[in-house]
Amino acid sequence: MDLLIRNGMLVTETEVFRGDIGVQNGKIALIGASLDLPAARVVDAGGKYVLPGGIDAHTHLAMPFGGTVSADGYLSGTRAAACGGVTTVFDYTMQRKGKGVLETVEARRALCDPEACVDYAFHCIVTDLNGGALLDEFQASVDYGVTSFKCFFVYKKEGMMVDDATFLKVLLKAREVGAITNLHAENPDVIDMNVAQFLREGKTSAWYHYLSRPEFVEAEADKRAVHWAKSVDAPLYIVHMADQEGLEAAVAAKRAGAPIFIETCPQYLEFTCDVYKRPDGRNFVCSPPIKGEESRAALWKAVADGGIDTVATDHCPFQSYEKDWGKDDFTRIPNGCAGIENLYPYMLAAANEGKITFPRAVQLCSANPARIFGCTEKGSLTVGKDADIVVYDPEKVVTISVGNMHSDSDHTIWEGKTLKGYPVETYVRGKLVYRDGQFVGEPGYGRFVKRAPSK
Ligand code: DUC
Ligand code: ZN
Ligand code: ZN
Repeated sequence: MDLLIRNGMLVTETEVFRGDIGVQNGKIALIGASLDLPAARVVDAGGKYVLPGGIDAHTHLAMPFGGTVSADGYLSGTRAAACGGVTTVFDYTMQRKGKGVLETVEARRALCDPEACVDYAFHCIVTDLNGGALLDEFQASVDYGVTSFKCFFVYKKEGMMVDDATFLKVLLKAREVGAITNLHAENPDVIDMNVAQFLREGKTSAWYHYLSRPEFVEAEADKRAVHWAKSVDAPLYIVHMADQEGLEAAVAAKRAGAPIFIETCPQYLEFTCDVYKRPDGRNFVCSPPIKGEESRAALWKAVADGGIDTVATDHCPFQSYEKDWGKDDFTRIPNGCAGIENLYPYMLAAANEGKITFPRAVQLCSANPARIFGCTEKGSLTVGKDADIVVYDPEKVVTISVGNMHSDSDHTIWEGKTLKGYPVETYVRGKLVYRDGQFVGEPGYGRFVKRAPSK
């Protein structure tokens, strides 16, 4: 064996049991009790949990946005991922008018491939159907291994918004080729109306970012999207769900049999909109904004009871000087926060304190994203799968601070948050990439994940 991890508490999506894992050629080769085999590296995981690597299904690395580019490129973003126990990231690449899906994905892949420290996949954002020709490329995209497309209901000025007819065409074509449609749901016209009014009235602080896009603005769009997906029976993945009303509508439709999947993010589980009243409120500006306590509680309930399918980050950090562009005008704050290194530690700490179970954390952060997005080799401690493995010490206490994170962002909204329990080792396909607070991986080691269609 190349690697033997002994005596850990192995976590699957259904159970926790004591056992050993043998790894050979990057794959899980054996799982058993008291495996007594020669191995090049033997790890004693006594008193520790051993889990499948996290999958962050939502990142924006090196993303041109808000008048700049997000602060983490593929190297620093995936380095931070590794140090938070995330072994696969799904980055969003953006198709622009006149461009095709494959050329968009391949251009991004060329940037990512030499830098990626963990494995990576892409969702392709669709902004323009090129008169319909783009839809004809969806099959080729699926054959290539990119089996998810994304639409925005917002960002009109930025040329990213699609109308309902375009969204419906994407839903239908994606279903036909065995792909899934992801959606950012907020109502653009109401946001524009609110923003114009606040700016006229001189209401320019980060608090008005929240008030211009409050709960009902997201809920309308969630419900509209659910209506279309349900009506045409096409799979829909709603990203970064943040409001109670939209959540409940989506969960109800899902439980009634509609092919709907729901993602939320740690920032919506931890904070409330009150953060926008803080002096550093602009650092929390992301869209959709963080909502009120009722939404936060509803999201936790759905995280625990299965209503929510995945937790991912929407990692899209901007430096403090860029956030400061909006100190006198919230519309100039680039939208997004860092989170890629905090996802798995945060959800596992929730398990460690008994808020959810460890298998549930594995479902949300690994098994479900792997299943929903067709990563057949990932998301589970099973013989034959990729040896993407995290060793987690339930006793290790870490207080998050910008100085002990591995992103290039110069601040973190998680500053000062103490977690009991923390990853101590991360393996990607059997290779150690993180150990005890240090990145020990290699840029360029990460591989493109070719995904399977859903039919
Ligand atoms: N929201 C953000 O906050 N950042 C990136 C894109 C998005 O939809
Ligand atoms: Zn979004
Ligand atoms: Zn996003």
